[in-house]
Order: sequence, then C-alpha cells, then structure tokens
Amino acid sequence: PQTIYLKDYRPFGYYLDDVHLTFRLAASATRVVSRISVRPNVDFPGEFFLHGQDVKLIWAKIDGADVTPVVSADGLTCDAPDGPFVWEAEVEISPATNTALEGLYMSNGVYCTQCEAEGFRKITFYPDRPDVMSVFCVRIEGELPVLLSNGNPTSHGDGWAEWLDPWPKPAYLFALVAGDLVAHSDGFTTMSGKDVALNIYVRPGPDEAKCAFGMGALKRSMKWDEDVYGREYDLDIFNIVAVDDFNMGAMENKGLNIFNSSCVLASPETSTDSNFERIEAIIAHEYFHNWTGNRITCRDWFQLCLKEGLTVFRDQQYTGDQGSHAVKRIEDAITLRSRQFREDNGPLAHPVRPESFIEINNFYTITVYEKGAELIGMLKRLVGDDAYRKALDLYFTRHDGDAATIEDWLQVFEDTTGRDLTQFKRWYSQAGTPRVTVTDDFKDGVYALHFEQQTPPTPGQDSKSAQVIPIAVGLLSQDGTEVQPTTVLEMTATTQSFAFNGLAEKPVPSLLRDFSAPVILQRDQTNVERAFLMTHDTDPFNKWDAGDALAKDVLTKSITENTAPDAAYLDGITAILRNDALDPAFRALCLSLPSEDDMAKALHDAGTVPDPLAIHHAIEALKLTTAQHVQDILPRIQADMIVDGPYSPDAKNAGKRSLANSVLGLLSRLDDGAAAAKQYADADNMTMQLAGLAALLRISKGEDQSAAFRDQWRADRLVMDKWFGLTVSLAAPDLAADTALRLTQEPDFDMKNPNRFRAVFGALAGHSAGFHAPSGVSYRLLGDWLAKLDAINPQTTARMTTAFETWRRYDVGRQDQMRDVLETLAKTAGLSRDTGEMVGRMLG
Ligand code: DPP
Ligand code: ZN
Repeated sequence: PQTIYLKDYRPFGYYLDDVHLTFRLAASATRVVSRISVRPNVDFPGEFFLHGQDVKLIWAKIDGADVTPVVSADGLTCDAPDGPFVWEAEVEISPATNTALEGLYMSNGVYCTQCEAEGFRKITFYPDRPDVMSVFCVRIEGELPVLLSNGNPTSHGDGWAEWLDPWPKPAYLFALVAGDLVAHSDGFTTMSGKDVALNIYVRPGPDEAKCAFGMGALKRSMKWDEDVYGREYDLDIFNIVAVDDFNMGAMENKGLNIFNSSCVLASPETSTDSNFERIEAIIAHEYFHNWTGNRITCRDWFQLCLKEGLTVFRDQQYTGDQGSHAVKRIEDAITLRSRQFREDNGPLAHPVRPESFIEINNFYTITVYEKGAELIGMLKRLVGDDAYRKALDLYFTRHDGDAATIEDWLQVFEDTTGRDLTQFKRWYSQAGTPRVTVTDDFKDGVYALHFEQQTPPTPGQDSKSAQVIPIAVGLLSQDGTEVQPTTVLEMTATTQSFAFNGLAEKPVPSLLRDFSAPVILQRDQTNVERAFLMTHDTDPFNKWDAGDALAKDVLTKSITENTAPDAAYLDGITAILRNDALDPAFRALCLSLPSEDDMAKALHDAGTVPDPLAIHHAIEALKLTTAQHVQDILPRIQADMIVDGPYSPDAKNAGKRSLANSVLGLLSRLDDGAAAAKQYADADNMTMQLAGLAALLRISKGEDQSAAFRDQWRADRLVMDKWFGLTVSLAAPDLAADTALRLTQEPDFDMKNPNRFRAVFGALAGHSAGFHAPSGVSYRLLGDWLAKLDAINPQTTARMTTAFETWRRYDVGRQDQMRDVLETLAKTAGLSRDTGEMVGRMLG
C-alpha cells in the first residue's frame, strides 16, 4: 500500500464549477449519473484523474461525446480538453452489499451515506479530496417517502426530490438519505431573524419518542454558537437522521447530519445521564462543524485537527456552559490522560498534524481530536479571551469558503496578537507527551520554581525541541490560604525558573491548574502535601488531581509493597465526601478511582511490569476499605442525593445521581447488594436502573436482575448494547473471554452492527484484568473476531486493534501472546489496508 505525505501536497489540476448528481435508487444496483462543469486550473495544470472505488462505469462523456477513460482499482483518467468542459458519467453501485458502511449503504432498509474521509469515491468517479469544492445539485429518484440531501429542497414529486446546496463544499460533506422515515420537527429563528426548519428523522415506531431531547440540544447549540462565536446558521433547513449502523458517532454533512442512533436518540427510561450528556455534546459538535469544518474546511486530510481540534474545543466550552466547567475539565483531562497519553506513549503515537498516512481513517484519533482541542485551549490561555475571540472573528472572515491549513489558523492569531507562534507550532508537529520535572526552593522571601521539559522519542521522531508550555500556577500558605492567585507561567526553554517575591514562608505550590497543558508533571510530592491540596486548593482540577495522585500512590504501594492504604487518602476522601459545599458531581469524581489501565500505565512508567490481575484486586480492596471507612456517612449522603420530581438530565440532577450511585457502589460492598437490588427494583429511569444492576454485577450478584433486564429491553437495540457491554465488563476476570464468546452466540448478536460488535468486544478490550488473562484466551478471541470483521468492515476493525497498542508494557509471556495475535492478523489473507497499517505500526 502507498504512503501519502503532507510534503507532497499539490492542488488539483481543475476547478469544478457545479456538480449535478442524479440517483436512481435500487438496493443492489443504484445508478448515479453525474454532470460536472470542469475548468482547468492554469496555475497548477495536472491530469484529469477522478477517484473511484467499487463503482462500475456504465458510460462517460466529455462535452456530450462518448469517451473511454482508463479505469484502475482506485479511479480513472481521461484525456481532457485544454479549456472548460462538461464531464458526464453514469455508474452502478450496490448499497445493499456495502457492509463497510462507507459511501452509499443501507441500514435497516434506509439508504444513507458516509463520505468522510474518502467515501464519496465509492459513490461515483470524482476528485475526492477536501480542497475541491463545488455547488451540488442533487436529484433522488426512488419510491420512498423521504428523500433527503444537502442544502435546501428545491422541488419534489411522486418518487423524486431535488436539493440544491448553495454553499460550495468538498465531496466528503455530501449526504443522501432515503427511506421510510418520520420527522420530529421544530424550528429556530436565527439572530438575524431567519426561520430555519429543524427535523430529526427516525424510523417509524419507538424511536419517535426519543427525539425531543436531541431537538432541544440542537436549538441550544444554534443559540450558543450565535451568542459565543457570532455564528449564524446559513440554510433554510437543518436535518438530522438517526441510523443504526454507523462507524463513527455522527457526521456533519452540510445541512444533513447523519448520526449513529446511539448519539442522538434518548429517553429517561432508556438513556443514562452520561448518554444525555454525550448526546448533547455530539449534537453540538456536529452543528458547530457548520462553521468550523464546512464553511471553512481542510485543504488536505493532514489538516484534520484544524476542524476537529477546534470543534471539540468548542463543544467542550459548550458543555461547560451547560453545567459545570470544573467537572467538564476534569472529565476531559481524565479522558486525555488515560487514552491520549496511552496513544502518545506507544507505537501508534503521531503528531496532532500527522505527516504521512496509508489510510486516513486510521487518523481519526484521540490525538487529533482531544489533544488537538488542548492546543486550542493553550492558545486561548496564552493570548487571553478577548484576543482569542478577535482571532476567531478574523479566521471566519478571512477564510470563509476556504480549504485552509494549520498555517492559516496560526496566522490569524499572529496577525491579531502580534505574537510569534513559530515555537507553538511544534505542538502540531511533535508527537509524544512532554514530561515537565519540577523542583522548588525558598530563600529570603523568594520562592522559585524550576522546570525542565523533555519529550521521549516517538516512532519516526527521535529527538524533540522545547515546546511552549503554559503552566497555570497558584500558591497556598501553610495554613491553606491562597497567597498567589492563578498566574500563567510561559515556559519556552528546556529548563526555566520562575520566582515569586515577598513571601513570608515557603508556600505550597498548586501547579498546572485547570490542566493548563497536556503534559505529565513530575514532582516529588508527599501524601501529606497531596492531602493538603485536596483540602485547600481553590482550583477544582488540582483539588481533584491531588486526590487522584494520592489514590495512585496508595494503589501502587499496595501492589508493589502490599502496604495498607495511607490514612491521608482515606481521611481526604472522607472530608470531600462530607463537604456539602462541594458540587455532588465533583465529589463523585473524587470518589472514583483510577482505572485499571491507568494503573497499568502508572506502574509501567514507574519501571514496574504491571500485573493486571493484581491491579484489579488492589482496586477492589481499596474500594472495600474506603467503603468501611466512610460507612457511617453513606446513608446520609444517599438520602441527601435523592432527586425529587420527574426525571431531568440537567447537570444538577445528574450530579446528584452520580454521587448517589458512587455511594451505592461503596454500599453494595458492605450490604451484600441489598441497596443495589432495591434501587434496581424501584428505578424509574435508566441511570438508576443500570447503576443498580452494575453495582450487583460488580459484586458477582444480580443474575436475576440481569436476566430480567434483558427480557425487559429485548426490543430496544440501544439498551441491549448496554446489556451486552455491561455483561462483559463486569464479568469476573477469568470469565471475561467466555462471557464475550457466549454473547456472540446470542440471537441478538450481529457483528455487522458496529455498536453491537463494540459493545461486546470493546468491553472485553476495556476489561483490563479479563483481557490480559494469563492464558491469552482473550487476546486470541479478539484477534479471531477482528480477522472476521475485517472482511466486513475494515474501518471499525482497524480502530479496535488498538486494544493491543500497549502490548510492550507487559511481561514476556503476555507480550509473546499479543505479538502472536498481531502477527497472525498481519498474515490474514486479504487483510484490509486499514487494519494492515495499524497492525504494522504496532509491530513496527
Ligand atoms: N463525524 C466525525 C466528527 O464529527 C468526523 N467529522 O468528528
Ligand atoms: Zn468532528
């Protein structure tokens, strides 16, 4: 397979002035006729090459005369006139047999599309690259009640409809949906007084009752983007469609967002508080793409973070505004430090803007998305809120309608602030997580902090240069009062010191407040100091982080030295738990322990080979000890956290339920599951029902409830995904593989449905102690199923191979077994380019 390089970028040799597409829908033989006005790009002449994959050419014409292009496996070339011309072609494709879920495919009888990144080439021959933008006019012919495409509807009749999207767009934003669907409709009046029709389309039936929350989230997002970024919607209609078979969460196609049903459909009975929060964030994310992604798109796929990093940052701001910024920041940091740091410190590490790829779908990663968002956050912290807003305004006016680059993005910040961002740009090109080592001293009223940064080598990058690191710092006096409010230190050199004058005594530093940079802070710190920060820090992130560090220390010592938990931890947690002035959602986060995978990483970083089973037992033991320690206050907290009145997913109520369910988790270790069983029986919403079931399964009880749950929800796909997932994640470690295998034999298991496949095998991969069972049975089971899935759906398969990315962390026996599985996968006949690239990099 061919490697594509950023440095080889060259514009396309032609402009497309308009694109007309006619679809004659038929499940296994859809015909697509294209008519495109083409004009040579005199500045960059090149061959007339159109991408095409799995499309059968029926005929082609240039200016009305038949032509015979040279067709290959990835496209066609054709002799073209020197001046403007009209290209026409008819192709045949088969949506019904398209199980890869890229291009035009069918999901439960509904025609739908997924074109990002390079799916449009599976629909027709076309220059399928984001810098080729054009106005699309689409006619759909098919005997189906709903026929949708991008833009505004222009006309329709019996069995046909036409759509015109006036905004030039790249092919990856094309969408078509056709089927027996019903709309949940509403409207929004924009800031300049334009009325926009809003619809969420679902299949007739129970899904109709699950649209209201998503619609509210859409309207809140539209308003927020006007208020906070001054961005107004730009079409007469905005459609969302829910489909059951989808590789990603959702897709921002212009005016026609297509969603994985799990990321839009919600009801109190079937969705948890975290489902609601995630749905709200994803609806916002896709909507925000209308400006950051669609109106301004990417020049090439190496610039993916230009739209994704920025749009994730925007959806994070939005979620913070809907509830608590502190809680959102902690949640985001947990995700980043567990998943992105894991990627950044393993064989799949790559820069936020990669420089080469074989299959671009493999770069829709946590690094591009979440680390990409961190870079925006750092930029904003460095330039300040007002300058950030000015820079964004300039970005929107200067680049509207462009296919832009990271250079364009940084230039608007340089132009508005006068800052030189040359060094900042290294964040986009250097992979790996910087380690920042800190020491301090105090003399004559001067407190000095000394920092040293160092980024370990990553694949293809042996040495790194110093990066700009904004380090937000506050200082506390020994009695716990803040003597230096948050200030941002700008670290630019490899080693750098900062001094604070006029202090009466040596202060306690609170470093990297609000997680101001995606780095690993290394500092000798006692548990007494951690407990002090847990109690006194005014920065909620660091308050939480001190507890997290303390918990990691307690767990590490219990695993490596068999030491009982430090009283500092137990007392600190108790104080947080009983402090009613603290947000319940925050308290719940403080109660949650590091994940098993996080502990494996922590031990590995400290030079110990992690034993996943020992980690599992240590975490379970600490939960029990904690439960015993706080036993007396649990009933009071439980009573305080009761939410009266009808269910609402708002942050306040969700926070109370979150703490109530953390408490339930502790309680169930003391009362043999009595409270959990009661909660399960009494629950009138999914958050409480599922938490009751989970608490029971975690203590190896709840068999009856699990069976009842399955019977109750058999007809609801999304709830059944939860059941499949929970059954595997909470199986005893030695039963995880057997449980996953047994579930694949359930009549409801369908490997072609990515949600269901992920529910079972994503849960197995996420069950650290079960996945790493010493016999290697889980590795082999997952390997076998990935090989099977690859023939059906390469994209989802490739993504799930990341279960093996940490293989070098473990002991030789486990390493050998994991490497064997990867090597067997690599040798699979007909392995996809997607999976081949991932496996190759992990073995590399
Ligand atoms: N659907 C994906 C996202 O919105 C890819 N654009 O992030
Ligand atoms: Zn996105």
